[in-house]
Amino acid sequence: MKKQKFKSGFVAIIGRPNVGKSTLMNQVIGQKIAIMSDKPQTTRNKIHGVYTSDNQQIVFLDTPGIHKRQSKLGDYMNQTALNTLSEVEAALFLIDASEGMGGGDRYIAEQLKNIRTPVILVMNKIDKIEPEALLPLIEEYRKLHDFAEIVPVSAKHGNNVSTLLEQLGKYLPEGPQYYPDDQVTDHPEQFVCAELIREKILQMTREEVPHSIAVTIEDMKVQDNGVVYISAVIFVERDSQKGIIIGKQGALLKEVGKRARHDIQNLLGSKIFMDLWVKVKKDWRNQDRVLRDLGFGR
Ligand code: GDP
Ligand code: MG
Ligand code: K
Repeated sequence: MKKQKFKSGFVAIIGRPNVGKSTLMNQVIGQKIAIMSDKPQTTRNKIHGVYTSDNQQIVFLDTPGIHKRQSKLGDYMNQTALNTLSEVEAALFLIDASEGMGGGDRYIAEQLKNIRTPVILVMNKIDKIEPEALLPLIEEYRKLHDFAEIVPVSAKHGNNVSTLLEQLGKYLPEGPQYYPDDQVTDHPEQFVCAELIREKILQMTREEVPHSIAVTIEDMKVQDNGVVYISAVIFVERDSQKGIIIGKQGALLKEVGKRARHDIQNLLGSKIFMDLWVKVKKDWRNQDRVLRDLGFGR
């Protein structure tokens, strides 16, 4: 079957507390996401959820701290959030349509002033308002920012959420599938494995391979025989780097696999079987920073 070009990218979710960010993620991704939202907030960006369909994958990032705070840490967190916002493909700005505009919304809009990233205004909780109330509200919000799209939804009941995902697709570039189909949140052990593989490559290639490689774990599961199966992809920017990492008759990649397997076996305390693939992904560096924040690349 001929597939259309796959698109993927990162999307930040912003909005003051209780506007329905978690509810929206649950609606988009399903119940499984709950694991993620229970994690304590850190100053780092974290993955809120991963949505995968036949033709696109969207990695939703929670951006902590884009609200008023009076501390150094608050400033830092706001800066982190703003850095993220300028590097993602698009941002969803969620508001609570049943409450109307508040100071929190105005503050966020203020922060968006110097950012060129397309911002989609998501007017949530439309199930709680009269349809006539929507247009005046849209007009009011329009004055805050030049939104790329305005999409009214009910995250709780799922109304118009598919439209939102469609609209979002317009802002995603062609790109790889970063996560396997069934992965909806990040798993720390997968990141650690990816890091170990990356470390071995850097150890063995030195300056021949720039540090722009990234490793993603495509599959990780315990087989019936108790062996943990891991499939990992090493992304590089150029064909020449791919050659270096594979080495003569695959020798270097084999050694990377051997060393990484040793460490990962120690880490997991069980036998592992590992498949390593090398793929060229041009323009990798464009997303380098976002990925680094996620624990990929560097
Ligand atoms: P967050 O703080 O932005 O993550 O907000 P939550 O997702 O935790 O939602 C806050 C509250 O709003 C919860 O009680 C949700 O059930 C409720 N909520 C979220 N979306 C909707 C919606 O579309 N309609 C209605 N009626 N309630 C919603
Ligand atoms: Mg929440
Ligand atoms: K949250």
